[in-house]
Amino acid sequence: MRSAREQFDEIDTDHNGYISPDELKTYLMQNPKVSEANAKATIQYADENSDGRISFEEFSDLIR
Ligand SMILES: [Ca+2]
Ligand SMILES: [Ca+2]
Repeated sequence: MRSAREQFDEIDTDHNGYISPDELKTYLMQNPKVSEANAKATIQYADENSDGRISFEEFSDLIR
């Protein structure tokens, strides 16, 4: 089982400390069962403070 930090770093491909909607979408859509609408909904759900990006704290809450 990989840690939340390892998963976060994998998704945060430009390593700026935040997961952008595009980064999360790219990651989620590697799974053929995930549609673009699913990915969008996940981003909105994960972005608790609605600043348009997902911090490590928000990501931790999402995968907990
Ligand atoms: Ca990023
Ligand atoms: Ca946020």
